Amino acid sequence: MTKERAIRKDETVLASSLAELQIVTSSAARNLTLAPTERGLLGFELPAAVRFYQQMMLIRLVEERLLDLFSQGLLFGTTHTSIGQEANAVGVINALDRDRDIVWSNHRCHGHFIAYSGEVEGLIAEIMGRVTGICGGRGGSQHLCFRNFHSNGIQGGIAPVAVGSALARKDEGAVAVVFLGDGTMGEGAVYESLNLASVFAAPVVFVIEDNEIAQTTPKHLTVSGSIVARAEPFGVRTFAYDGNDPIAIYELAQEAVGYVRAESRPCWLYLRTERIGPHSKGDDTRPAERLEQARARDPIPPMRRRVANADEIDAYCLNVVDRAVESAAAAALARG
Ligand SMILES: Cc1ncc(C[n+]2csc(CCOP(=O)(O)OP(=O)(O)O)c2C)c(N)n1
Repeated sequence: MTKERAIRKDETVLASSLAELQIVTSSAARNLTLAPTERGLLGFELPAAVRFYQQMMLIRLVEERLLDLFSQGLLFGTTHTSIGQEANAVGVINALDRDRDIVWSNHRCHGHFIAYSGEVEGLIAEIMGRVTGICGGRGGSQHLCFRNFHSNGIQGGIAPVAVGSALARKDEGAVAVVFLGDGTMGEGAVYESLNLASVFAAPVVFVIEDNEIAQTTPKHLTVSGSIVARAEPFGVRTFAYDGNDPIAIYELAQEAVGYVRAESRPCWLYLRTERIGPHSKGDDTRPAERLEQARARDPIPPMRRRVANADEIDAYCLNVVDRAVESAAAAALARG
């Protein structure tokens, strides 16, 4: 197994100390154009572990609330939550330069979006079909467009767009990131994108969130061979991680993004993860035993144990979500 293809496990990555990480992240002058409220919501002033916990809790609480709103008939369209996968969103997005880099997300985009923007109120209003939503209530859950963040519900369809955007913005030192699931490995556009990204030297990070299921179809029924090894024949370097620690994911994503930016080459960032919630609403057909395995890898409890003021953060996040729902409910519905 080559160095690039080795899958990292928690034991190896956690060797770097949290203290070191805090110094690195707090000195990085990122996110300068974000508004003060967003800076507060995303906790940029906080040490890395606390910041990541706060962002993960925001994602978790927003998505739990969305499922609740859906069951009350208060959402427009569908909604795919990333409950259980929050560490990926937080680890990867925090490794980016939010002002410069471009994010292309998929149907399961809320977590990526919140970690990018902190726009909890705008997201909830969007999914409730309100004019105050980030796309005026017309994009809905899967089609978000905000600054350099875009999502699209067509599996794999956004990968060629990510490659094109990376080429277009390459001279500015921008990196494009595209999120794909294991169930999207059957889409031809993914391989065409990998091929051209390699041939044209496009700075794209292909992030694969492998939760071993596509809607109700387990991975082994539709995906052949190794997802980790898939990019190698295209001459694309691979970074891989199997675990639920956002700090480990952040460190690996920093390495991957650093490589892509410095070398102006694509990379394949494989993350083995777990979907704890349903595919979209109440549609989870997995056996109880498999769900139990997924819950055992929930990234939030271990982070909770590492953060001294977790109760305080939970209360803050809950308040943010409550206020966002109230304000969305008070806004007018989008027309047309
Ligand atoms: C081209 C296309 N085919 C089918 C769908 C319907 N669909 C939406 S999500 C999904 C499963 C995606 O699985 P995966 O890529 O593993 O991502 P996950 O849902 O697990 O995050 C399917 C089949 C779609 N959106 N686009």
